[in-house]
Amino acid sequence: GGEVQPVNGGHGGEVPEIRYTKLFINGRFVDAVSGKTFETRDPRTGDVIATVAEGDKADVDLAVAAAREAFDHGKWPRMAGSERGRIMLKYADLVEQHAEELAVLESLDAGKLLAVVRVLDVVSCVSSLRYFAGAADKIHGETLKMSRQLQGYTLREPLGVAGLITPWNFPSIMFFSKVSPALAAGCTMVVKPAEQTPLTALFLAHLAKQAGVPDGVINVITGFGPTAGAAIASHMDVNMVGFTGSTEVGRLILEASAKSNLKPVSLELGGKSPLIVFDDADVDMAVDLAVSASLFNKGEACVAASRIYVQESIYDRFEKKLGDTMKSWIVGDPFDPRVNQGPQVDKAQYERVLSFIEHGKAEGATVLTGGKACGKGGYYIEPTIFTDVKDDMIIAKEEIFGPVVCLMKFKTEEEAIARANDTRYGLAAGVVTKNINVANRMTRSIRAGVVWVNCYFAMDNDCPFGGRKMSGFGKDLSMHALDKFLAVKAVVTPVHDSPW
Ligand code: TXE
Repeated sequence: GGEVQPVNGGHGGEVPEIRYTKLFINGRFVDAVSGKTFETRDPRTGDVIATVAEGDKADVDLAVAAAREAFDHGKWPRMAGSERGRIMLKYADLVEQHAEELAVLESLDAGKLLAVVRVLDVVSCVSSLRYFAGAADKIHGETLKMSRQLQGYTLREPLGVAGLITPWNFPSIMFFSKVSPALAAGCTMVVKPAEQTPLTALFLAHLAKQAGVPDGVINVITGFGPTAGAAIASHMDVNMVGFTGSTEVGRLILEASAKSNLKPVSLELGGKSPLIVFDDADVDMAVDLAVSASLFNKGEACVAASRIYVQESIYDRFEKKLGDTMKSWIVGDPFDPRVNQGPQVDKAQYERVLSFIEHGKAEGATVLTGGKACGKGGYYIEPTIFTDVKDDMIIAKEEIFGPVVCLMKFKTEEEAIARANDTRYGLAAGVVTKNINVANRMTRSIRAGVVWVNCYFAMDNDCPFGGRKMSGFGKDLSMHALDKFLAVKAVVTPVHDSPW
């Protein structure tokens, strides 16, 4: 592995025409008030792909005003849920019709494998819209018998203006993981995509308008976190914030809410997820699972299995097989269909991952494979597997968010549970075993938002997703995600002279 391969087959990886580079406010593409712009770069080379409007507080104010108006006086929250659903289905069809353009933009901006983006990211966007389109006319309350003198019911009403701040690892999936349920609920919104990957959100805003989503319902402010992002989080007229990103910034969002209008916040943050392989596992299957669980999307996944614990009697076989598998792993141009791993998203992430690798070496862990950058130019890193890792090493504790895995040995089930839970995070976990009793005890004992048994990355629209502990709170996907955008109102009337 480790060689950067030439482009071959499929899309050639050339930069397409970039059509949308301005802020999207009230249904129009506009320059930033300041006139400022920033560059988004191709992680294969570091070259500039496009210059994009740099929104900050002044632009967020305009976008929130547009969203406020669309909520307080516009059609979207007032139309029948079925009508919102119909527009969302049209939006889904448009995304599907523009799948290839979306996939190329996404791969280019984020360094993601085009072949995977085509079949996973774009497909998930379409299915997210369709899932929540189906939910839009099924938002029901409860009827309450209460006492003899009173009866009531509940209304589930859209919360208002949502602020949606998203990361760069799955830009389009993250866009819809927040936008789809917000639309279904009848909210209006201001989306701030990550500064590393602003292009697809703007393209998706254009498609929303074409589908008939009214002006002001979806606004997109491209720009940086401490300016545009912070202005959303602290805005007095934003009624909730949905955030995916680092634990550090999650804390800032919560603080901004506390210091402004106490808006509810949902936080999908970092992780240090364990994959635990018991000695009854099929070693070949477990190695394949470990590879995809840890290296999928170049390790830039919040649920990445970055701690792999293997039971001692199969450990040596597992380690050898994992090392061998890595020999055929190809790091290179994400537009090349033979490639397994593209470049890290930007220079800052690339340097951050390399510094974790240096920490691992300095702390005395052994490099089984990889351990350095590769390629000529661009942000490529060899898939790096560390052995001889101690639980208190930095590489075993901190989220690295790159192709770096800690491989560790365990003896007993109790030990595996204790070590799996010995982390500030609680996002995901995987267990590999054929023994249903082991699986059941493990799934009950692990403190995480999802536990995958004999699989990993198994996600779907109807499966709630989101962590606990310092991985945050609140769910994306499923009806739980819809609930975040709804307020429950109780309505009570007296009942006179009821005998019951
Ligand atoms: O994240 P940030 P960064 C983790 C991962 C990664 C690390 C740093 O470990 O290495 O975070 O990545 C916006 N107010 N994850 O620095 O800054 C920012 O503009 C409001 C895990 O890129 O959290 C972007 O839109 N918003 C993760 C978004 O927050 C602010 C995905 C995420 O960026 C802000 C990404 C502020 N003060 C990184 N500062 C996951 N859970 O999947 C930044 N932002």
